[in-house]
Amino acid sequence: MNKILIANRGEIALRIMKSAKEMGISTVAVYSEADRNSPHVKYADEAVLLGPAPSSQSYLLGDKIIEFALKLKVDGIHPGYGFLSENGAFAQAVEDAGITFIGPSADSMKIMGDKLSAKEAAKAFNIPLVPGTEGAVENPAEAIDICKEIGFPVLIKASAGGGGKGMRIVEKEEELEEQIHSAISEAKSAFGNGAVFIEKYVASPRHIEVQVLCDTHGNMVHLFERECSVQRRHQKVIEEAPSAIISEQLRAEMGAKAVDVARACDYIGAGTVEFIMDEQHNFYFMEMNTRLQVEHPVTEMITGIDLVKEQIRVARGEKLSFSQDDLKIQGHSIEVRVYAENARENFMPDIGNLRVYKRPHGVGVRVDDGFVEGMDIPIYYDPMISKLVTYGKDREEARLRMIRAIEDYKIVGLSTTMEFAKFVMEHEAFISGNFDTHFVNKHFSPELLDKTTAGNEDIAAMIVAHLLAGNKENKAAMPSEGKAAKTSKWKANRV
Ligand code: MV4
Repeated sequence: MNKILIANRGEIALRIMKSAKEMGISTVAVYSEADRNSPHVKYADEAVLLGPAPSSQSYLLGDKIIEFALKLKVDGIHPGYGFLSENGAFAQAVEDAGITFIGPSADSMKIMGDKLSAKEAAKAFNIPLVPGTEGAVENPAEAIDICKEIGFPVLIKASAGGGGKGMRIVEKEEELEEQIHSAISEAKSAFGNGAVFIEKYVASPRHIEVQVLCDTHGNMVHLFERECSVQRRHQKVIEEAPSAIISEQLRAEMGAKAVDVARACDYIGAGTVEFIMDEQHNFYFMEMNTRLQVEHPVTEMITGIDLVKEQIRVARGEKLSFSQDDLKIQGHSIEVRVYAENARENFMPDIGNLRVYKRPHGVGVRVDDGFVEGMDIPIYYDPMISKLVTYGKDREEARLRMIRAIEDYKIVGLSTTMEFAKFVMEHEAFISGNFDTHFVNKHFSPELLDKTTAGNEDIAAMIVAHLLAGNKENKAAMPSEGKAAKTSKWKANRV
């Protein structure tokens, strides 16, 4: 493999190119009109314009991307996350064009892309599943007996949904029939597939996911877990590895089950098996993400493995160079997703210009980003500015380092979720590890930010320094300036 095309943008495109470069592989970037000046375009050896800013006219144009790849004699295509990364038809079209898709087969994606077929595949391998209906629920009468048996509340889920889309909680029997009907019709219109199923509702789950890696020779390993319980509306905000609450024994059990899920769909490459865990530490398989995930860096930090390089090696047909026994957790890593959002205003997206953008540095600090100072954050894509990752010998060192890194990170021109992240880092529930997926609703309100915020003097000083340094712009932006430009046009891209 001498040349790969990265069918993505921003931080993940750059992340992939860096590993390719270290492997002596040349890179082709694709970009939209909104991303002409983006670092991922400059960093690549070659770059091709796909079209106008909207993803539907650029990053989602699979055929056009394959056309360019053929013209430029590309050997492999890496899809990153989001966009075409879990599109089985795209993966197949890439392979049909004689190009290697750096990811799993279209068949694996198809099995795991549908929650019911994923559960069915997992069941054959004795993976723990939340008690519920088997197969799609068509008539409410048959569902009612099962729901009485498992007990209310129950959760109706759309098979074609995922990441929380198309879910509804049903508290009592009387509401079941109506809710099933409306869930089916909603699933039909939202996903073009009306298949729904029912599970017992796990009231206070933790989100634990296991990284797996599989080669084409039948070797399958897990790279331990990540915990992503701090989320808001199914958008992850903070991730860490390992989980603060998992014992060695439980880790080995979950890892083995995750590998079995991979086996159940003949998985190849890097993938993530998502579980929820209840208060008694029972864990249940939820879904498998058949791509490299946003939060993969925390796994890289604690294992020393470069996951992108491993993906490329597997795609080249090489054997994994390590076995399960070679893998050890070393230290602890935390990732904060820095979004251009205003936590004081219900996390409204906040567009604007990165007037001041100074990254933190130092031991145990990693920043994966795709912007530089002076750039606008485009409205067309995910509002994530960067991923701030810290590493420490233990959780406490990683946590204190994160607080330091957040304080050292200077972003002026738009609101970010960093002060919210600092609030989480300093919260007793996070420190003690006693939290679940309801963390934000349970513990956060905007008023609480003012107690922990260091003060605006720092920011004012930054602006003055910036102006003195020769910035011709005479309207220095306070962090709240972007408020005027807030928009609802962001395309949600939850990954
Ligand atoms: C659940 C659940 C409670 N009980 N299933 C949401 C996303 C999808 N991957 C699974 N999800 C859930 N499934 C049962 N039977 C609660 C959630 C859930 C959740 C899971 C992980 C992380 C954050 C979450 C936020 C709300 C609900």
